Amino acid sequence: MSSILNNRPALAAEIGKVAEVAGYLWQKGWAERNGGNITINITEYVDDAIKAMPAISEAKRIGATLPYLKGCYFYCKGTQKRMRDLARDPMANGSVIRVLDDCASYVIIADQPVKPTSELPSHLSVHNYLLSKGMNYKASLHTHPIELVALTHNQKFMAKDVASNLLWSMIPETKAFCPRGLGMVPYTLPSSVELAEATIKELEDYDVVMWEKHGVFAVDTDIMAAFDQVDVLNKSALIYIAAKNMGFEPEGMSQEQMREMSEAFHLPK
Ligand code: 2HA
Ligand code: ZN
Repeated sequence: MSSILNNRPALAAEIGKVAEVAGYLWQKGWAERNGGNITINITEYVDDAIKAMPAISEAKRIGATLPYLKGCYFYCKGTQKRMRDLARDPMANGSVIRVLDDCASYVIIADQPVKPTSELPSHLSVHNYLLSKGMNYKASLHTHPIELVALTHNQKFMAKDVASNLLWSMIPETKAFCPRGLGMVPYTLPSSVELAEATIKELEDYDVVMWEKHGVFAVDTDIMAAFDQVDVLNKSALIYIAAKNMGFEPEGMSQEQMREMSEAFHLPK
């Protein structure tokens, strides 16, 4: 069957990573039903033949005007599609879109007219922000990691950097591989422009942001790296819970031990 991925090995490899991560999200229990979404900026893989591809949908409004996205292309998980299905067949459970010259609408160009994720305003606003900052981040991931979401049901952990410090202190790897920590966004209606704006504000300081009582939003250079940041944070939450289940409050690494780590690994803070 004809696919935009045919004879484009670099693009196919990127979409292959999305499928692999979608499988992990399902296996971890982070992607019930149609939960979660993924978008990838694939503009760097776009050749003249892709630029010439006709629209296979009407032009649709994004819900925001995003000047840095003019002429950009994204792979987007489809709305109502399941991660476990996307893992097997990414082009039947997602699609490639082109942002139009008005920077406020898009068309689907391949492979099938699969309508993009309900969180498209958040995802595209975030990509616009990343480009405006000149960042090399191409992937954004939203998922529902059980233990991290559970933490957000206690206001103690919603205070700035409380959860970050706790999770960093559970195992040295977490600070090494999620060096900017975990931002917190108070509960906001899913899919709303307000949620997108609050997320972008937190992304100034963090690569991974919690949406209170909902899920996590992570950005990185590619989807595997975004997944890894969420995975190390959730691993720390599991260690915290394991210690609590053994009947004690875990000690955690000391501030001094974490400072030593940051210096040894040249971490940003
Ligand atoms: O796409 O998780 O927040 C399903 C969701 C929306
Ligand atoms: Zn969600």
